[in-house]
Amino acid sequence: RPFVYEPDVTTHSLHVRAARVLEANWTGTSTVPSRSLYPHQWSWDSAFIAIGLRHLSPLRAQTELETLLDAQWGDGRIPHIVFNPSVPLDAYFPSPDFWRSSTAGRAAGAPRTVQTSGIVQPPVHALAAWLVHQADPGLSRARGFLTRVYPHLAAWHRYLLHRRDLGGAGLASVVHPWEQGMDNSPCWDTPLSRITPAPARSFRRADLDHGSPADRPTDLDYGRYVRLATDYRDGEYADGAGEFAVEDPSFNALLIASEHALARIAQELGAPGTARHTRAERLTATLIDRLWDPAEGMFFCRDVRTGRLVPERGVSGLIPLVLPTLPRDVVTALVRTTASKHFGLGGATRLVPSYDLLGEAFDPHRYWRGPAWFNTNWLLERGLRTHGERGRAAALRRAVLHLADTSDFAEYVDPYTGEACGATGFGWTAALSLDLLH
Ligand code: 9WN
Repeated sequence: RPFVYEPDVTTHSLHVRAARVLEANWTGTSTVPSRSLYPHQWSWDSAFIAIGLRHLSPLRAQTELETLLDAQWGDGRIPHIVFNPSVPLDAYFPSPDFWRSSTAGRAAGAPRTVQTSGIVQPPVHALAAWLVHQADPGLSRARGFLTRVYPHLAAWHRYLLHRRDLGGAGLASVVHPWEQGMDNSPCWDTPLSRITPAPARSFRRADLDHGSPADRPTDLDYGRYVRLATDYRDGEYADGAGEFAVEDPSFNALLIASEHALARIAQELGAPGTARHTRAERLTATLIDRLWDPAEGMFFCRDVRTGRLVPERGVSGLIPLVLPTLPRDVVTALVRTTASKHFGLGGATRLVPSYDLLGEAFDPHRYWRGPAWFNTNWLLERGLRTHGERGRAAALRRAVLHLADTSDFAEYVDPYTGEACGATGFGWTAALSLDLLH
C-alpha cells in the first residue's frame, strides 16, 4: 500500500521524535552521531546535523559548526573527529592516544588544547553554513556568524584544493577510506588490497561492543584502516607520500557544492562571489573529465596510484547530481542510472543503496556495501529537485521520511526491506528528516 503522510498526525510526531533524537545527542556544544557507537563530534555528521538543527534552533546549528571549526588545524584541515575529553578512551577506537594530534600533528598546526583525529571528511561545511545562515539571517548577522566562519571555510577549501591535489588535475584526493565517509565501500577494495594490514592483535575494535559484526567492516578492513592511519600519523600528517590516494566523485562534488555556497557567503559579506562560482564550474568540468564514464552513465573513483578508474558502482558515483551546472546529458544519464537495475529507485529498492545491487560485493546489511543511508538519499533528493525531477524527488522524500520513522532514525537500512541496521537514534537521520519536513 503506498505510504500516505497525514500532516497532522504522523508528520507532527515525526518532527517531535526527530527533535528528541537531536536533543538526546546534544552535548552542549555539538551533537554526537550516536550515543553508543560514535560518542564524539564527527565532521560531516555535524554539517548534516546543522542543516536539520537550523529548523529547531538556528543558534544551536551555528554553534555546532563553530565548535567544529574551533578544532581546525593550521594547515586548514578540518579533522574528521573532535574528541570529547569526558568520554572514556576505550569508548571508541581509534582514540586520541592513537592519533596523538597535539604532538604528531604539530607541524601541520593541530590545535594544542583539543584532541582530534588527523584525517578529514567530506567538505559539506560551507553548504551547511550557508543553509544555517538562511534559516535566520537576522540572528546570523547579529552574531557575525558568516564573517567568523568564512576565513575558516576558505582555508579548508584551500587545503583540499592544494595540499590534496595528489593527482595533479585539480581534484582533491582522499588518503584513507574513512575520509570519504563510506568506509568499507567496494570501491576501496582494489586500492586497499595493496596495503599490508596491521595485525589484528595490535588494536581493539570498540565498534563491535555496540554493532553486529555482520553489519560492520571486517577485521581485515580494520587492519588496513589502522595501517594507513598509523603511517599517516608517523609521517606527521604530511600529504603526498601515502600508498592510498583516490579521487572520489562524492567527496569532490560536495567540495564543489560547498564552493558555490562559499561564493554566496562571500556575496552576502559584500565581496564578489564570481571567482568562486567560476572555479566551481571549472571544477565541475574537471570532475566530468576525470571521473565520468558516459557508457556506464555514472561517475567512478580514480585510483591515483595506478591512474585507473575503479570499475565499481558505488552511490558516490551518483552524488554529483547535486551540482547545479552539470550538463543536461550527464543529468539525464545519472537519473537513468539511479532508476536502473543497479540502484533500483522507484522499482526494487525503497531507498538508493550504497552500492550496486548486482555487484559481486553487494551485501544488503554490511555498512557501505549495500545498505541505504539517509545522507546520500537526502543529497540525491536535493539533486533531483535541483534538476527539475520533481516527481522522483517527491517520491524519494516520502520514502526517506517513512523509513526514518519506521526504523527509529536508523543509521542505515536494508535497501529492499527497510529493516533498521547499525545504531538507532542516529544524528543525521533525524536532522535530515527534519530538513525534508520543512
Ligand atoms: C569512522 C560517524 C561516522 C560517519 C561515517 C561512517 C562511520 C566511522 C566508523 O561513522 O565511520 O569515521 O567508526 O565506522 O562510515 O560516514 O561519519 O557517524
